[in-house]
Amino acid sequence: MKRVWWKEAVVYQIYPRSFKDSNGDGIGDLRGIIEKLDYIASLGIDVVWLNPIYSSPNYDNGYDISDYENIMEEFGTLEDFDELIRGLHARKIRLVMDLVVNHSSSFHPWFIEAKKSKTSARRNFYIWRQGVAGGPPNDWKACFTGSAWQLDKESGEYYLHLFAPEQPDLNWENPELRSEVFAMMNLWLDRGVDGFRMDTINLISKDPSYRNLKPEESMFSTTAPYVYGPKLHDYIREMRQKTMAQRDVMTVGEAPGSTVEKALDLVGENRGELDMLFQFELVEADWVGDKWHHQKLDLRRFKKIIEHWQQGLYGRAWNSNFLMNHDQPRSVSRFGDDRQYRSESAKALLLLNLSLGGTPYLYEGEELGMTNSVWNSIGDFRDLDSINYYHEALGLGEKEEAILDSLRFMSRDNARTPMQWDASANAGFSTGKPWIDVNPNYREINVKAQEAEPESVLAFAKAMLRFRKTHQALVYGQFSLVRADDPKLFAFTMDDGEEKLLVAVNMSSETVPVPTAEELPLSLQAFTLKLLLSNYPKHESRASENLSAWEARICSLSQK
Ligand code: TEU
Ligand code: CA
Repeated sequence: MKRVWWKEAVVYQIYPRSFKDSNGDGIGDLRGIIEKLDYIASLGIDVVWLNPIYSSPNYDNGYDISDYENIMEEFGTLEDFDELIRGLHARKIRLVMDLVVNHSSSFHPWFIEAKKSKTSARRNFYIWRQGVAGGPPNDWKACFTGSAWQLDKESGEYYLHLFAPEQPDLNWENPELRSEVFAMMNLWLDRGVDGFRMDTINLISKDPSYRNLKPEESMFSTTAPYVYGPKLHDYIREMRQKTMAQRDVMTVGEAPGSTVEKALDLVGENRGELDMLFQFELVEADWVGDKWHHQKLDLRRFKKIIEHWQQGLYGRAWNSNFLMNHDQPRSVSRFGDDRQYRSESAKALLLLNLSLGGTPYLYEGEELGMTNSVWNSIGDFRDLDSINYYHEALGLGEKEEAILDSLRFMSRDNARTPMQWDASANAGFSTGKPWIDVNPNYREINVKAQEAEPESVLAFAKAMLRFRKTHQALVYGQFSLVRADDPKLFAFTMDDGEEKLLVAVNMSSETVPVPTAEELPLSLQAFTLKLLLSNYPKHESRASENLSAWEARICSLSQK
């Protein structure tokens, strides 16, 4: 397997709006990130991925870009950006930018021009269609509620927006649009960025039939007519050739509706397209129908999905692993126990995510075991996805308390509450009023407290990051699930031919028997276990003892 830096890297995701506010306006900014460079470096991560920092009217917090070449005013200036990238590079940390080119903002000059008339120069930068029978061109739904088509009264045509109406989809069929996008990417690459995380990149090619969804299809079904559309691979190859081909950068595509088979087409080692992708199977495993309705995770299903991806891409493509991001609830509240065993389960999840083959992604605050927040009323939420859902569900007659409960668990705002730096006002995030309330538990859960505490989640996260650096079997090893049908234990071996490791994570608050030799893959049964790392106080005999609540261990397997 080819060894490259981005395979061995750990990525730390920063949501700039919520990381650190440097000037007291309540909004995180680039100078805030600069203030925290030493903290970021102290974690031992290799790459920072920044959520969008480009000019934006912020209907969707920067995912609606009105100027791809400038920095959002609230976040700072291009000079701040240059200073940030210098500061990261000086600490041997690379910077990955978000690339949002499935859609722009409706306030982008392209769209303003496009709307002027049917013959305007930029008209074909977007996707326009005639309505059908007094309604939209087809039945496609927008991600943030309603139809994916918006009528433009002036021209009588509809434009496509798979997300909010303020996020019109760009027309990739148009070579002029493509060359503008590639020029913009080159501008940032020339400025020193080390790669891109590409927003919903597998949606950029739309099936020219513009057919309705089939009854069995939902918005992000693998077969939906804009998911892995017919020209996707042509566009990505062209993009690579015209921007990244001669540069040492990394790319990760966000790709809803991915299956292992589809992923191999986009990130297969010999495809010349992207390096890796984010798949959604895992973070949708606890959904019931849609994201707003969930059930407690069935660990067997969760393990099956991970096994499928670990084995499906092994030796053929590269995995990327995450348990949360800015669109997901806090991982410890969702997959762990954010009450009695918050600290143990946060560590267990870190150990798990950092033990899988592929590139791990950590989201700001995950290294502290930050939790979902407290939400009293709809007025507390900021995210358009949450607010739109609330109104839609109310309109459909759902009870308000039930809707709020859905939001409390699943709202994207859970990930977006400010980073908890210390126990002072606003968690040390801002001297002003934060754009979104801080989680009230910041007095107990914060960086300062955890830096002083040797057994903290933060201390464990750093130890685990160091461990991964010195145990490459976790990066390049082959994954084999152990005791697949256990509903509480997540155990697997990682074997790169030289080093053999057993990872065992008790994903429950009950005691679980440790895997026995007979349960290991045949080739490993004659080996002895030695405990290398654990989220419980470590002592020799522990390798063969039962696992306590949320106990997680990594053991080496060595010849007797
Ligand atoms: O997300 C796209 C996506 O497919 C989902 O994560 C979806 O937005 C979310 O679950 C809604 O419930 C990307 C970005 O990560 C997200 O923040 C943006 O809002 C979206 O694209 C539009 O740019
Ligand atoms: Ca600010």
